[in-house]
Amino acid sequence: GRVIFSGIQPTGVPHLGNYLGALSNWVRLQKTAAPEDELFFSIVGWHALTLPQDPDTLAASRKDLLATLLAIGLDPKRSILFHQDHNPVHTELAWILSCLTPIGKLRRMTTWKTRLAASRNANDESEVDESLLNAGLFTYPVLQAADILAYRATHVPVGEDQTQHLELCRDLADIFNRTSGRPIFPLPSQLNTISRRILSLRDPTSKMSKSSPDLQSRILLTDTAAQIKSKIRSAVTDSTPGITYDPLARPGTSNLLTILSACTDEDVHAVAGRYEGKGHGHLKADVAEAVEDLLKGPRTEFERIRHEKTFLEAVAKAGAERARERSEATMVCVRELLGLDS
Ligand code: AQP
Repeated sequence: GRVIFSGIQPTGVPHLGNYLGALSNWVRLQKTAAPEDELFFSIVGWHALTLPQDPDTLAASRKDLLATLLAIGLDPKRSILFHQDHNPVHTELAWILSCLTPIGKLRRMTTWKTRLAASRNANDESEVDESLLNAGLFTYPVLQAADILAYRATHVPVGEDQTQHLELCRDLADIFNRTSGRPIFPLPSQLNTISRRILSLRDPTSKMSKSSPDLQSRILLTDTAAQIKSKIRSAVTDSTPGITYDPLARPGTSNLLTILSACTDEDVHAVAGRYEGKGHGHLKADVAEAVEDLLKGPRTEFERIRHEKTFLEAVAKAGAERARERSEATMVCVRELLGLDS
């Protein structure tokens, strides 16, 4: 059977991009997986620490995210749902892997290069100053590799933005296998799920993101029908008459079409065809309705589950126990191969 692993950071209420790009795939996988497949879905709190977090907000986000995962239909009996920070094996294995990771490989990560570019010296564009960036941002992909390898995962459903990190994970698995002389880690492959990049409603040149300060730029899974309507109505589009799907020339309009086609599970070009002679107002009204139809169920379920404190704690505890048990089997081998077992 396959071992499937994926994670999400508790950096805030998930948005429509997280849902359409990642979480809905997890639910679909759970429905379509073979009985012998194992599924791990983790709330990766340690990853969230790479950026400053307010402790109370982080604590609340971790809990709400677990409630969200349950609300969208993940079943804790079928899938192992757990907090990464409840299983110390992730950091233990991350340390071991970091000792096998060439620094040059980490410097080539696009995510790191983007962080560096963002921290460019304001007075001198050519001067890239990494001295103020924390080491966690740099070694983040190693922790991600540990998340995956701790369970000897074979398949990782993540978006294209994660391809490079997964390649690093495979490299590290391969280095470990070769240096220890025992192929204990399978080389995990990217599970091709429906990959959609949902863009910011305010700036359609960047992706919809949890950390954007502009609250109008994203639709939260917890937004009410009125909030959804108002955010879609104020979405940035363009002044070209009519509706066409052209992501390069018309990113805002195309983003709305992407959202609509994702909600109704149709081909985006087919959807675009229906709106050819219509205006943005018409499209926006239909998008708002489709998003509301999609999110109504999860939202109602979230509002119910989030108050079931005992149940949520029991789910987190059981998930952590199963995750620890499964990863401990890996670590017994790893420690032995390294001479760390007695
Ligand atoms: N806009 C998006 N469109 C499609 N998929 C997206 N994902 C994130 N944004 C979009 C996917 O959601 C999964 C979980 O993401 P994450 O929690 O690891 O956070 P992230 O990728 O860094 O993006 P966020 O959610 O906007 O958070 P911040 O702002 O904190 O960085 C991933 O599979 C991701 O591809």
